Amino acid sequence: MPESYRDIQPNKKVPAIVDDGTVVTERAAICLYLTEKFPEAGLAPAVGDSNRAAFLSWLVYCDSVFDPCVAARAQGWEYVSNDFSFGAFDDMVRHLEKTLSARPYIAGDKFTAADTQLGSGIHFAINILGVLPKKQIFEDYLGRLTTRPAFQRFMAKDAAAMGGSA
Ligand SMILES: N[C@@H](CCC(=O)N[C@@H](CS)C(=O)NCC(=O)O)C(=O)O
Repeated sequence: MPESYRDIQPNKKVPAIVDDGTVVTERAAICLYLTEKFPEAGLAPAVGDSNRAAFLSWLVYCDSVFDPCVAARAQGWEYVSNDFSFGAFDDMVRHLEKTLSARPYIAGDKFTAADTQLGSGIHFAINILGVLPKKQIFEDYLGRLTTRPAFQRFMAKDAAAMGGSA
């Protein structure tokens, strides 16, 4: 990634989008930006919908709690929950399990943009980092996400972009 990319993303992280000259960074902000720009896609409960609070909470939780808990565990850090805003790994796993045992998607009965963030995070934490337990409840959740036609279309586009085939 060239140094000049810092003008778009100061920490040289992906993703970042430029929409009509407007830069948007941070995964949660990009999700919100896109759900607001394309409301017809139906990827976020509307303002006033009873699932809106869960959607917002989980969208932010992915980056502010799930991700740092997983990274700390992958690095083998020992720490006290009170010392860090993201708290304890085991509390995070319990929260995930409790929520996913109550509903098919993280913010309710419908797939939302929060599932794109949590799903990719759970997949990475289980299958790449090996720090999240391979529990059936997580496998079932990933199964619901990866069998969606939109996910299949994304994978085909990704493979084509990488020069392979679907
Ligand atoms: N706070 C950023 C973090 C994004 C992030 O962790 N990006 C990773 C890939 S998922 C990355 O760019 N890694 C490459 C690197 O750090 O050099 C966000 O939420 O968008």
